Amino acid sequence: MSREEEIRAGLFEHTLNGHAPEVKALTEEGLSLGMDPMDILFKALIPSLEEVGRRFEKGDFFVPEMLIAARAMQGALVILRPLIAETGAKPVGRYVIGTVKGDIHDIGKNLCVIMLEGAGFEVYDLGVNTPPEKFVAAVEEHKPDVVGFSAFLTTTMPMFKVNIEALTKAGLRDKVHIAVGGAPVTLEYAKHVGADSYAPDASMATRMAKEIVGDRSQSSTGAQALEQAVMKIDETLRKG
Ligand code: B1M
Repeated sequence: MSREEEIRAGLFEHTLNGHAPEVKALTEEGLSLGMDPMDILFKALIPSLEEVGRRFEKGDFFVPEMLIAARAMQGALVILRPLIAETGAKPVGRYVIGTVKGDIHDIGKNLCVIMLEGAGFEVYDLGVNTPPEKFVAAVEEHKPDVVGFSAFLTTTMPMFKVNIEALTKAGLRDKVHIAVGGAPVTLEYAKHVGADSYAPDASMATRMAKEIVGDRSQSSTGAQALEQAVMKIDETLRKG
């Protein structure tokens, strides 16, 4: 086994067991050896979290285990984030995003933020448990091209409709593109609640956002680098 393979395996195991210092150390070591941040993210950290979910479903893991695994992964994300987002391109558009009210999951939403920033968007991240009023205020203030709602629980998905109604009531519905996503969300559900688009993952959400703003970044060289980065993310995701 090469050192890179050992690092991937170690990251998987230590994330699964919530060993934050080891995850941080292995992430740093992987990067110092020239490993691709996307490789670390999609071939070690995300698969580990998927395994956490499987164990939770089977009843082998409980909420504390999920929480410490998530914290361990967040520690690695802090290191990877600037590397994924660093491109120096001018903003291609504005994007307001948040996890809906009642929902405190944020890893998937944070990945969307990282990739959107990496693609050149100015992102206003409203965090988790975001009430409809906060989305309305942010749309009023920042006038984004897109507002994105993340929901990770079947019980919080109905907040999409509540948020859309709040934007309609504030006279903002037709001024912004509404995107939705999150593990339990489907295209059918997105259509049903009246959203404009749905994306199954962060790279697709980014690609769609670029289409929405008309890819104003085409002319710059920074944009080409960004496009390659997003394509690479897509490729990595599709390979699993
Ligand atoms: Co929770 N949890 N959790 N959890 N948790 C899930 C989501 C669950 C599927 C686990 C399971 O049963 N297998 C289950 C939901 C079941 C359901 O509703 N169908 C669940 C449950 C039940 C719960 C609690 C209710 C448990 C309890 O208390 N009894 C509770 C709810 C708390 C609340 O929110 N009110 C809870 C709590 C937690 C923790 C706090 C412990 C922790 C969250 C920590 C954190 O996020 N900071 C946690 C975790 C870690 C998980 C799992 C294990 C991992 C989630 C994750 O980060 N996935 C999860 C099981 C799983 O998913 N395998 C689970 C990785 C992430 C990269 O994927 O989130 O899908 P994902 O994000 C993707 C896409 O969805 C997409 O892009 C992202 C990146 O590609 N995407 C968008 C996201 N937002 C988008 C927006 C877009 C477009 C695409 O456009 C705007």
